[in-house]
Amino acid sequence: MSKIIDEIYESIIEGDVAAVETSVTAALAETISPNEVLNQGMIAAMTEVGQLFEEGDYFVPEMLIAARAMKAGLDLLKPSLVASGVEPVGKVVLGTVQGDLHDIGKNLVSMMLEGAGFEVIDLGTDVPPSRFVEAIGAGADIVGLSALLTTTMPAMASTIQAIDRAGLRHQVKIMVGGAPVTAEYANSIGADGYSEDAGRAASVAKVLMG
Ligand code: B1M
Repeated sequence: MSKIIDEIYESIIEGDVAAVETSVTAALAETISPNEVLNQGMIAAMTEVGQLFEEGDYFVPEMLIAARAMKAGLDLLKPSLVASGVEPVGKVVLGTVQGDLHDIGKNLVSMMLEGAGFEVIDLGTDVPPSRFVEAIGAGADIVGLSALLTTTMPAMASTIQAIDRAGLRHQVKIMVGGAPVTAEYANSIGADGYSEDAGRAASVAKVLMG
């Protein structure tokens, strides 16, 4: 790995926004390919952050800080990525289900997915099934549903049913998560994937993409 890619990698893991911005700008000025900056520097760093979180070495604040640094770097990199035609790994439509206003975990999942190279269409919170259906109609590989309340978990099931009724179920994989959600519940409502945290959500999404 080149020194500058190394710096990007380290500064994301440390959550140092200014250092990420400096090193991404320097990498682009040195004509290092945006693809290399993204994959060897940024995505590799967020994969490491996800592992540190899964192993209990990082907690939510560290992950949020790293994700913020990743986002700052991504903002600088995006124009070059678009210009060089780097394709996202897949497109995820993500939202917190109807009736639920919690979005901290969902935002973290969004950042980890972006960190893993996915394009994320974030529909926000309190998203009705019809809005998910509409967004899938515009193109998606994966739908991510988040719920933090036991009372809004059934909205995950009704969203999946609405996607089914709209004839779109075969087009997308559906993953669910949120503090009260379990793998058993995910299975019982016909979801394709479940993740208990944001770090694993990115790995599950990659598996769902095949
Ligand atoms: Co609310 N709230 N809240 N709340 N709130 C909880 C969830 C609660 C457990 C608190 C408690 O009673 N101990 C409880 C739910 C009880 C239950 O249903 N069993 C509760 C309640 C009751 C309520 C209200 C009803 C309170 C009231 O008004 N009487 C109300 C409901 C409003 C509504 O949604 N309609 C309410 C409101 C709020 C605030 C608005 C004040 C605020 C939300 C602010 C916001 O999100 N912008 C809030 C907060 C902050 C919490 C707690 C304290 C923290 C939630 C959080 O952000 N956790 C929470 C108690 C707690 O969890 N300790 C609580 C940190 C976050 C990183 O974790 O969201 O679990 P989490 O996300 C994780 C994983 O779950 C997973 O990855 C994330 C990162 O690792 N994950 C996914 C999440 N989504 C995923 C999707 C995936 C995959 C993984 O794939 C798609």
